[in-house]
Amino acid sequence: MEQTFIMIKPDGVQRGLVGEIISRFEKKGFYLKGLKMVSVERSFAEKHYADLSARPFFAGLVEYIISGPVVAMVWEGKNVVVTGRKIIGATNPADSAPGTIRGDYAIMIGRNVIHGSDSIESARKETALWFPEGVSEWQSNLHPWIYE
Ligand code: DAT
Ligand code: MG
Repeated sequence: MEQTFIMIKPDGVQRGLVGEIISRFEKKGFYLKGLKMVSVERSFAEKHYADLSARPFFAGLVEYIISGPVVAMVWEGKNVVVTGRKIIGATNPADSAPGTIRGDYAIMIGRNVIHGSDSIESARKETALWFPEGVSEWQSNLHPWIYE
């Protein structure tokens, strides 16, 4: 089944939003397949955001991501990449609908609490980068209660 890479950024950790964020994905019915808290090096953050390296905000973005520990996760489920992005909300919290994570918990684009892969391909790349050891293969016994 489809998987996505989700990362709670340093502001989300500092602000005590880890449980709330995990809860939203969990209650939706997605399965948690990987989870760890890590403080990443500058070169690692630059690699994660390599596609944005030419953008004027890149240096600030990297500083932000390395400013404290983050919570890296892999979530699994039908359409989890697109649905995960909907749960997260628009990149700029000013445009994120209430009810989304960024809509409910963020104000500034540079402190937008959470990352989610934007495609199946980037989910694969990001999961390989953040979880080179692999993720868990457990299967939920709730499956028939969530999927018909
Ligand atoms: P998203 O995180 O929604 O996938 P993105 O991949 O375009 O958005 O950008 C990655 C992060 O970079 C984003 O979460 C916040 C920051 N960012 C994006 N555009 C920005 C901008 N115009 N000014 C400042 N920071 C920006
Ligand atoms: Mg992105």
